[in-house]
Amino acid sequence: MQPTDALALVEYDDDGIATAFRADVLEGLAQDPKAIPARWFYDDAGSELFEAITRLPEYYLTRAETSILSERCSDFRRLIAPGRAVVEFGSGSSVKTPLLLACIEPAAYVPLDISGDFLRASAAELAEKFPGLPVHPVEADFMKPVRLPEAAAALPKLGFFPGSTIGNMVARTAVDLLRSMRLTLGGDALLLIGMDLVKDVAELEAAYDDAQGVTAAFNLNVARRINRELGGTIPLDKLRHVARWNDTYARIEMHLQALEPIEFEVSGHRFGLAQGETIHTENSHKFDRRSQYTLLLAGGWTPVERWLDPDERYSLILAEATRPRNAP
Ligand code: AVJ
Repeated sequence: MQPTDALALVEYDDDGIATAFRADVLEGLAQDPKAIPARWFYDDAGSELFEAITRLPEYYLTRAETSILSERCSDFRRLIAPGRAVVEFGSGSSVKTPLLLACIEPAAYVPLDISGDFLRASAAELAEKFPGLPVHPVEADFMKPVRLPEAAAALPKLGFFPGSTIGNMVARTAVDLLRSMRLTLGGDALLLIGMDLVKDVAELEAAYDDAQGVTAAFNLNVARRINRELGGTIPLDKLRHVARWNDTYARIEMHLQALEPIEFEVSGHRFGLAQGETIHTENSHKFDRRSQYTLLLAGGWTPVERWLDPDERYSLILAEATRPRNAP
């Protein structure tokens, strides 16, 4: 696809990201049903809206995970020996990451993120909180194996992947990521991963369609971003936010649904939505113990311990890289 004039007016930190965004959007809108990968939610406005989501009364995930991290420190200390390099997949949360690091006496901290600016800012903040802990941020797409800085490569690793972000992936992609993580982290690694649980449908749908409309704004923001960065003409006022439980796949789906027939352009390409047609913008898979273990085992990780929050809405799992052995 060739860049258009409208696009040339936009300044990007990273040309590669702009190109990948355009390719994903044009490809996704040409599909039937239409879909845009959820990772494009997180521009500056989208990241701020997600922060606001984590404080909503309906969005229990962040509070539940934080409560496990703060309550289970003695378990983590027992199961995770000091001296590991903690490799975090994603830039790191200013609340969750310190809870873990304060607990386990790590020898280094390596945050991985595709967005360099956000990564460096949160790494600097973390380094200030833990003077003496070597921090080595790496700007990389963690969906593929990542070569770690030498100082960290020599240490045994603990991968940290909180937030149930694994739930944004369909099983095939989630397994690819878990296998990549195993290559990144090594055969003696541990992985601490957050996964949200299947529960009452009304509770799940409320978590993704809050009364204040913050999640709706978060969903619509991806269309606003397309208009701004890709010369789009999507009529935002003709789209509505939809969050619905898909019981077959055990996931909350977010869609943008056309209130009436609409036509628009993106990067000089024309698209249309019939009335009621949707653009699928996110999957958020929910798990039970068996589906979690199946996914982890398929990705090369053997579960060691599993914790729930007091309301049993969310789980954190510690797994170890599966050792190659014969099995029946
Ligand atoms: C950051 C991917 C875990 O799926 O719950 C929140 C993103 N989407 N509300 C999730 C999200 C709508 C969130 N994750």
